[in-house]
This record gives sequence, C-alpha cells and structure tokens, in this order.
Amino acid sequence: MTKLLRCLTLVLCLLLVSSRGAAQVAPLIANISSRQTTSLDGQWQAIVDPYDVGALDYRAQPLKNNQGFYKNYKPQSESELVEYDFDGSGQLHVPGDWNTQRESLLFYEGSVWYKRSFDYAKSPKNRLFLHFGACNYLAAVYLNGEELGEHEGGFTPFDFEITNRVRAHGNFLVLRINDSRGKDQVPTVNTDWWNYGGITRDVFVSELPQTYISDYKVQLGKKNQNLIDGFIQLSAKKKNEKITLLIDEAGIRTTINTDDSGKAAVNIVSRQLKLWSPENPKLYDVAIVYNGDTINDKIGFRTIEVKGQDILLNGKSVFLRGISLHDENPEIPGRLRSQGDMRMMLQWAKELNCNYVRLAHYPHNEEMVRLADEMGLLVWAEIPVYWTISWENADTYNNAAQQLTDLIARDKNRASVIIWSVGNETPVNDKRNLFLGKLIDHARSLDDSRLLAAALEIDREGDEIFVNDPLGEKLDLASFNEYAGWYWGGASDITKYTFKVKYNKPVIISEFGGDALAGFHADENTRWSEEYQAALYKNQFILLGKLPGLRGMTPWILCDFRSPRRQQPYFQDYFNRKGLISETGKKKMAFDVLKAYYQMVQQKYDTIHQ
Ligand code: GCB
Repeated sequence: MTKLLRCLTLVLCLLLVSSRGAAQVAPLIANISSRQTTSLDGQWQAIVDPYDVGALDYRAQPLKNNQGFYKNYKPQSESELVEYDFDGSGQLHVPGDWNTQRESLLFYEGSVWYKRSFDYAKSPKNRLFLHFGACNYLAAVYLNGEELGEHEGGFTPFDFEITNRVRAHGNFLVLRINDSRGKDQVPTVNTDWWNYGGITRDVFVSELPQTYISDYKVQLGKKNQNLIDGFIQLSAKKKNEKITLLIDEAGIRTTINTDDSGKAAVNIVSRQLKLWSPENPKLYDVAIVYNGDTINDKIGFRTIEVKGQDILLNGKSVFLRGISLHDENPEIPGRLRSQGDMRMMLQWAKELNCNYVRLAHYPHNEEMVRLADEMGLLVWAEIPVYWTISWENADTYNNAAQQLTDLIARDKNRASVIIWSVGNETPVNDKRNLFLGKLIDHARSLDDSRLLAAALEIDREGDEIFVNDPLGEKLDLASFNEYAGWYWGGASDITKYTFKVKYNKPVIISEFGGDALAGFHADENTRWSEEYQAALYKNQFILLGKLPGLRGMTPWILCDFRSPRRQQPYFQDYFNRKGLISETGKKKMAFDVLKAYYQMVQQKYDTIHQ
C-alpha cells in the first residue's frame, strides 16, 4: 500500500469510528415485547466493583487505552497483567436485584459489572433493538467493546438500536450498573425502601422491519364511551402510508393514512364496545398491521373522569377499595421477577375485596399493569419523586419528567391505569410547587384522559387535620397520607380527629397504617402487636366515615418490605412492618379487618350507586 493510500484508509477508519460513536437511548418502542424477541435473561457473569476500578484509574480519571472492563480483555500472554476476569467472578441472575442473590451484597450500593455472550442471526433487511425493562439506577451499556450509551433511572424501560453492531456469533454485552444514591437523583438519597441494585427486569433483543410501528394509543376519548380516540405512529416520517387497525370482536377493521410526520389519527365510533371495569375486565384483541409489522395487544375500553366529589368510571360513581404495594416479593426475597410473583400480589389484593391498587413509589413492571388489566384492578401509577428532591436543579426536573414520560409512554394503553401520580409526601415550598406544577402540566400534555394526583401531606392543629397543600388546586383528587394512630397518637385516639379538606374534589387517603410483627400478640394498646394494627384499622374506618367526599383509600401496605430506615432489632430488623402480610407470606389480623370493611363498603356503595 502506498503511503497516501495508508493515510486515506486511516482517515476513513477514524471517520467510521467517530460516526458510530456512542449510540443514544432510542425512543421507546411501544409494546416491544409483542414483537419477535429473543430473551437475554438468565445467568450473567458479574464483577462487584465497589471502587469503580473497571472505569476509573488510581487518580479517579477515566481509564485509558481500552482498559475498561467493558472490553472484556483477556491477557495475551502469561506475563501480561490484567486484574479482572468475568469468567471467574461468579454469576447473578437476570432479572433480579443483586442484594438478595448473595448474602455479602444485601447492603451493597455501588457498581456491579454484568456480562453475557450471545449469537444472533439477524435478517439483513431488519433492524435490531436491545431492550431493558429496568436497571437500578445508572446503566452504562457496551456491546462488543463499544459504548452504546447510558440510562439513568431505576424503574423505566429503555432501548438501544444495535442493527449495525451485532454479529452473527460471539457478541458480548457488558453493563456497568451503579446504584449509589445521590442528592440530585430521582429518588434522592432518602427513601423508605431498599435500594435494590441490578438488572431488575427482563432483557431481550427485538427484531423489527426498517420502518415499524413505534407508538400507538388506542383508548376511549375522555368522556365519550363510543369513540376510540388515539393515534398510530411510524418510526419514520412517511406520508400516506396505510395502517390497518383490527378489533375483530367489535367488528372494527379500518385502514388509516399517515401524515407528514408518519402519524395516523385514530377516530373510530363504535356503539358495541363492552366497557372494561373491575367487575368485568373485558379486554379486546387488537391488532395493528403495517407493511410487515404487526402489533398484537389486549386492550380494555373505559372512561374515567371527576365530577364534583365523584370519580366516574364509565359514567358511574366508583369507590376505590385499594391497597398500596411495593415491587417486592414476600416469598422469594427481592424484587418481583416473574409473572407468577406479580399475580400472587394482585391475587392477595383481590382476596381483600380490592378493586384498586397503588403501585408505590415508582413505576412497577409493565407486566404488573397488564395483569391489573386482566384481573380487573384499577391502578394509581407513580414516579419516585419522593420526600425531598432537589427542587431547584434543572437536571433533576428533567430526570423526573423523563421518568414520567416513559411511564406514560409505556402504560397509556392500559385501561386499569386511571391515575398518574407525580410525587409522594413532598414538603410545601415555592420551588417544590413550581417543580411539581410543571410536572403536572407535562403529564396532562402527554395524556389528558386520566386523573392527576400526588400523595400530599397534611397539617395538624389539636384534633383537626387540614388538607390545604396549594398543589391541590392543580390536581384532580384531594389525595393525602395520614398516619393517625401511628406517628401521632395511639390506635385508640384515632376517632377523635376531624378533617378539614380545602378542595371540593374526590378525597382519597393514599396511605394510613401502622406496624405489626406477624405472630406477635398482645392487647390493642401494645405497639407492634397484630391487635394494635387491627384496632388502628378499625378506628381509621370510624374516622374516615366522618369524611365527606371520601372516594377511596390505599392503606399502607400489602406486604412487609425491607427498609434500611427500620432498625428496631426485635420488631423491625430492617423491615417496614406495616404490611397486612409478613415477609414470609403470613397474613396478620388486620388483613381480615380490611377485607370485611371492603366487603361492607362494596355492598353499601354499589346499592346506592346502582
Ligand atoms: C409514608 C411513605 C411511605 C413509608 C410510610 C411509613 O408516608 O409514603 O413510603 O413507607 O410512610 O411506613 O412511614
């Protein structure tokens, strides 16, 4: 090769490398799991890296010369120094948190490197995407020794396009997951739940045509039970493309055309839809077909709105008989991993006579929400804007807004989801009001067909409980947490309190409750006993009976859950014990108290509102 030719080749190579650079997180692809997918779940090699030596040198500067663990480099000779080896470092199961997979990792917060290999024979005409259901908290993703990009936020899905990066054989995928807590993160450093780190939800690759259906909304219009109102979006700005929407059972088969932006409006009048409700969670098989790309979904149709102090589901007043849930398994410790785990949790809610669940305090698994659709449970969905976020930090706001955007993008076709919540127990001040006010406007701009809420705090004076958080003006519900009988007063004092709620809106108690250690029995005045918790519930029902406009509640909480804040050695032992079910699946007395109350409420409410 001449010198000139060598020079040219070098420049070309450099251009090629820089044009490939780090990929960006791709826009979320709606319902990606219904496409042609190949799972990457299973055992992954894992290196626990508390000092980040896989990314930083001894001056805490980024490693140079391809030394990062993402290269998965192997020594080329016996004399070469390489101080890591994925193959000898043990394994972790994906999906799953690392904390409950190795005893030594229970309290661990920091970095873990994950690696797995795979082969993939892609059809040359298609595109390939890598999908992560959730990684907590910061994920840096590398394929075949090149960076794909980063994702921040522990509970929302993300995709990378890997069409030009995948090989037929011997791909290696490396992730550095870091779950260190940070003041400016969402959530911030202080929470009342375990900071489970890792690749906590499914990973798969998905093969799609060159132009594919990237997003769609097929739901009823805000108040109109006969109008399916939505859109279908293609991945490319192609005009006049034909997309077919089929809902055979409802006799719907319609072809619509895209506009300049590759989007087609859906406006279908149908008078024969059976509406979705907890009593009849009717789901229709919906197919969307475009030029070789087919999406199959199961969609329910219902309307939700607020009128005065009523919540109207399909035009009829509904009382939300709910329970709060964390994404945590009482049977196999750690995050919920399988559909079976999730079904078990929702089945317990059904057993309590619930028609509603609060999925606290962050987006739960997409599968959970699909199950709620199937099992007939209304859903309050929320993002981890919890307690004391950095209200003044623009990046923190963008992060929260992104998590909300992704949650809405993912779950907007689920009939069960009726409420988006923007935060929990945040202290009233100007910066916070501005931050949350903007988030509420943002949520409405993305989806004005659901209710907006937040779990507000109360004020107290003597025996009066006030709800006058100014954020209430912007929300659809007067929803608040109230811990009478636990954090203030005893269980037997509860009935003396009264409420003053400033807003003429449906009142929802987003939390109340108290701790009990399953199996610990004593009298009703003894803290931590099952009897105390049961008395607290009974007296709450008397108190709440005095509350005009009460339209529902989600007591705290279905199951005991791990929390680093809960250090009382005998009764808590790093568990928040406000569950109605223990961390080993044992029901406490209060379970039956709530169950009986909901049965009574259901009969009474349904009789009045028939
Ligand atoms: C709350 C929080 C919830 C806590 C609960 C408690 O108000 O919203 O995350 O776990 O109280 O047990 O104190």
